[in-house]
Amino acid sequence: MDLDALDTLAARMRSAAAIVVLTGAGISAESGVPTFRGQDGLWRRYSAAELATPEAFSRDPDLVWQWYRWRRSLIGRAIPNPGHLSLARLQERAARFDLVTQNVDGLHQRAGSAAVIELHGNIWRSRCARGCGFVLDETTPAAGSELPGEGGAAPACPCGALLRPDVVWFGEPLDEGRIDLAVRAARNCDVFLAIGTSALVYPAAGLPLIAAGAGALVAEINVDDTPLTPHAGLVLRGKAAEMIPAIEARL
Ligand code: BV8
Ligand code: ZN
Repeated sequence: MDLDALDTLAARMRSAAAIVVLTGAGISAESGVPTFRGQDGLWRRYSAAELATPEAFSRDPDLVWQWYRWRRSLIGRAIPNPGHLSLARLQERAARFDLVTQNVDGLHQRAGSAAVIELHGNIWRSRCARGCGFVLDETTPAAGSELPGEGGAAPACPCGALLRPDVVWFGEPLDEGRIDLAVRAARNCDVFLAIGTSALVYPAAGLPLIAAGAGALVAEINVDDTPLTPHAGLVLRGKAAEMIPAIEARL
């Protein structure tokens, strides 16, 4: 663990008026939720083109639902790890602290984080595929209901159309409000932490670059190099569940 980098980052966070954190699948890895591109990556067994696109859904909605129900069953058994919990405590202490996530697993909220900006939606919500406005939120499965199995056909909306997971697929635009909030926060922060993201998926991956362009210190917490690494002012090589508490201990 690079103690100098930790001390430097903690010092800058202590004097920061505004902190932004962007998380990716890597922060949930230690909760047992597979990442998208790691060696155990979700995409390894399935290609993103196959499953996380509107074309895949219109071609085979049942297959897409099987994948999402499988992921819900994994996430339903996962618990927030020390990285999630430490971020929730940091939010309490900082003057201004915006948590932006690419994850759809809802673990930040379960760890106690508030006002989480979920750029890519949330796996526990479904919405009408035709756009009638119906939304089903299963964040807290009804007591006694067993976790969704992997089988079963795509669920139907009361209007008769299909329901789809309320997530953003490749080729789909992000919710204007959410991405605008995140861009505004990135433009106006002193410290930007990019945690557990491969920095490949846009527009999320553009946020740390916006922050750097606006003069913020960008720190990357990751077990590997990413395309962001050369642009980061500080690189903390290590696991999020260890690194974030180590930073918190220095604040
Ligand atoms: C859009 C929701 C336009 C669904 C997801 C070329 C250039 C630029 C852009 C594009 C391009 N070609 C295509 C595009 C657009 C595309 C894109 O960026 N593609 C990439 C692949 C090139 N983007 C889009 O399509 C976006 N929409 O651009 O719309 C538009 C505008 C108007 C009108 C129409 C269209 C939508 C993107 C959203 C896609 N949805 N998820 C679901 O989850 O099922 S993205 C998916 O990838 C997940 O959300 C995931 O979070 C996200 C990013 O991945 P990461 O979170 O970074 O996870 P990953 O596994 O990749 O990396 C994990 C990292 O953690 C690794 O670095 C690893 O080292 C590290 N790690 C592992 N363990 C740990 C750790 N770090 C710390 N501690 C550990 N223990
Ligand atoms: Zn409907």
